[in-house]
Amino acid sequence: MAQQQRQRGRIQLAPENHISAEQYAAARSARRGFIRAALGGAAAAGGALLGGAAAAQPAVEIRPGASNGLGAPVVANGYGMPSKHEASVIRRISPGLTRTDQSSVSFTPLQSLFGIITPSGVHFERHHSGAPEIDPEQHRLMIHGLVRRPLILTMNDLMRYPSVSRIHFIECGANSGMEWGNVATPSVQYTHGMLACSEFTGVPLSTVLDEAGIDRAKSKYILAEGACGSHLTRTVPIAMALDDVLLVYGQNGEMLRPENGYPLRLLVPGVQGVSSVKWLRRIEVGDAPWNTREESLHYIDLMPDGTHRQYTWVQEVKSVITSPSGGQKLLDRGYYEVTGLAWSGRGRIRRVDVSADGGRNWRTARLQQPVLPKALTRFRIDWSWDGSPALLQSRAVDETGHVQPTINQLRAVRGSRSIYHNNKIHTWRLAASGEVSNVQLG
Ligand SMILES: Nc1nc2c(c(=O)[nH]1)N[C@H]1C(S)=C(S)[C@@H](COP(=O)(O)O)O[C@H]1N2
Ligand SMILES: [Mo]
Repeated sequence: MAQQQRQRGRIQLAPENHISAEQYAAARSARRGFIRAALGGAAAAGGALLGGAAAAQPAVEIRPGASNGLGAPVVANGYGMPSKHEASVIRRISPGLTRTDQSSVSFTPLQSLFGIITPSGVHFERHHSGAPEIDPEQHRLMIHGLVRRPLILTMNDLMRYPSVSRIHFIECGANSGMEWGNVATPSVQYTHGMLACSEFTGVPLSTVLDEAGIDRAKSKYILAEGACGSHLTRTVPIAMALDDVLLVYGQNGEMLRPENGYPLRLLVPGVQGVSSVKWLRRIEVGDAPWNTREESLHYIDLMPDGTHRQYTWVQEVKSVITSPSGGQKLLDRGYYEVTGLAWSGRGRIRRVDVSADGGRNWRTARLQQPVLPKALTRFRIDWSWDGSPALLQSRAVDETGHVQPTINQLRAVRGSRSIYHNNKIHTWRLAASGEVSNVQLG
């Protein structure tokens, strides 16, 4: 019976997942469509999925996709790639947000991912001037300013320090930025895809600052600078710098990908992505914020009274349902696992509630363990769709008690002219046709 309930309804991918219906059907039949095949029309008609017919002709006997011949040879001396049937699981760019090929962003396909780790090949990319090609042998990190011993470190020097590995999200401050203006971007890839979560490996910045002899009494901020053409620079408060900030060279068990900062990036956990400076080449210790271009012209929020809010580091508590999500179509009534991601720049996720009626009634979702601080948390909840229209929402609470706001609560404080830091409760509208679209509810 339990197994019967868990047989999921079918979801058709969003149209921009450029894969034909035939390809999709073939990919599915290789996985769990075989039960349907075993039962013929009974399952399609919405009948019992694992009833007597299955017992009479066990699906396992059919051995779908089994081969008696030789398969593909081992990937000899090569880097493994995903199955060709997964060709729709790719980063995508949004023409509206791309100024040039280099000053651009590509979004993570959140609708297609499981668990909490983002595979490195689909980790979103945000570059201000393209990804530089850097030879790790040539790369140097300079540490200077309010330190007794300025340092110039090679990658070999850095990799000799005691290392740590931690799982953290990176979210661009502009993630969900279109939602301020009520622009209904079609899919979760575009509404929330400037978000990724990896296991990062590197050296605590505090280790290297101590080695440089940081003046702890006078130091208030650090400035981090990247080796890309934009020389991106960001100010980080010293309390953060000495707490959990990392000098990162590893991502998901291997060296950083070029587009994510190879061979060295800063990681400022829980803070808007721009502070996690890629291709890191310089850290200066100082006693005042620098007010660089990326913190005075950009990454500021226009408030209702006309002033600009500056230095908004923390990414506040947020969540989104990734399945079902915008652009998809539910093909069956019955059981669905509603699942999504929650995160907070302030620490751990305490609870995620899910509503199917636009926020009138809420049920608490299961959280995938372990729930880690400043990391994505996967939530899941069982749901049965009766075929009527629904408004699907998730609302996260973090361990500090912060609750994800509605868009109206957010607008009451922030107005509607911001770009950054939109952590509102997101709504997916499910029509009786099974089509899922992006709507804004107050
Ligand atoms: N040197 C440098 N660092 C950078 C950027 C950049 O353009 N140059 N982009 C920043 C922005 S705005 C974000 S959101 C994150 C994105 O990290 P990712 O490309 O690894 O996803 O990197 C940040 N670090
Ligand atoms: Mo960003």
